[in-house]
Amino acid sequence: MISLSKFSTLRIVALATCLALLPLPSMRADAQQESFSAYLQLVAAHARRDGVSEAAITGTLAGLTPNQRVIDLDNSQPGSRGGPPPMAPYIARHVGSSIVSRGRARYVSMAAMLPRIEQRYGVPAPILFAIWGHETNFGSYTGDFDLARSLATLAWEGRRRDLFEGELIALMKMIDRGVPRSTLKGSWAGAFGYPQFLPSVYLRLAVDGDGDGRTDIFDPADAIASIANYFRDAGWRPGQPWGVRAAVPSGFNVDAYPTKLTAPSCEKVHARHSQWKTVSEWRALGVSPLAPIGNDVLVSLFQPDGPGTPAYLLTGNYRVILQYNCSNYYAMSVGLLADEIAR
Ligand SMILES: [Ca+2]
Repeated sequence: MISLSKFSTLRIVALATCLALLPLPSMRADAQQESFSAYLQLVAAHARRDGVSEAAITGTLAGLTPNQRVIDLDNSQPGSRGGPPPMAPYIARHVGSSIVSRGRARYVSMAAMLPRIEQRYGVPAPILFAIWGHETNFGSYTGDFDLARSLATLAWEGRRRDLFEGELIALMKMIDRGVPRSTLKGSWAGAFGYPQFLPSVYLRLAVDGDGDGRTDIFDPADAIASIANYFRDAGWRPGQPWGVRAAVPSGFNVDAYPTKLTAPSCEKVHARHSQWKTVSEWRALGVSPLAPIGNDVLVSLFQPDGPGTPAYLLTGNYRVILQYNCSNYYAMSVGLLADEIAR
């Protein structure tokens, strides 16, 4: 018995070794496809439970295969090792003269509709154009990944299954609302259109800006109105800037005023800003805003590159930009680009 058992074990080991040595791409691909197809069955059941039509389920999922490129891109996202890189080079790259002039040209070409948008949503148009410019260079690159395939791959891969499965089902609901499946292309991570909304954001906040009866965020008017709706929903306060450049006395130590709050999400981004004080309180400490801002507005001080470099007083509206994309580099360059477009 013992020898037989040993023999069996050896055979199994030998067989496993052979299998490991053999290049069997087709077998692996088959196994992968089987696991993927089984997962899509589960997604279909969840979509059905959520009231998605059979036509939209089939139209979204039929024939899908996992996209290895999406998995590779997801795995190659930079971690947060080391300290934050300097801000100034990022700003120089992202708020250069060519994007500013394109932004101004777009702004001028759509000037007729902008007062209505600003009035309705309470968000200054230059901020909307800065988002559009940053997300897709005013629509010149929106991504050509099939959104259903990207979202299904990311959900199947499993690291953030709840998030991406929810977005995949939201995509099916867009199809049920009449958005053609063939137009649903975007970034590898599932964002699409000029504002790079995820499907759930489209369902919740995209609006028909030009009143033609379709909500198409590959259309400038609809995209601008939809970004404005996003910002209003996220709590943009009309009449306040996102922030202003500030002069600080020489030798002033921003680090002496660390924040007392712990942000509920993306804590590291918020932890780089000082505690909140009114503009008057900062003035009393020798900090002077270099653009108009009310004395009673609550602001935090941010000097991203340290003593002797540009400093900014940031309002709650800066936090609204962070809700769109939680990165100080992103939010600072959106704010500064908006200022340049408005100039
Ligand atoms: Ca429209």
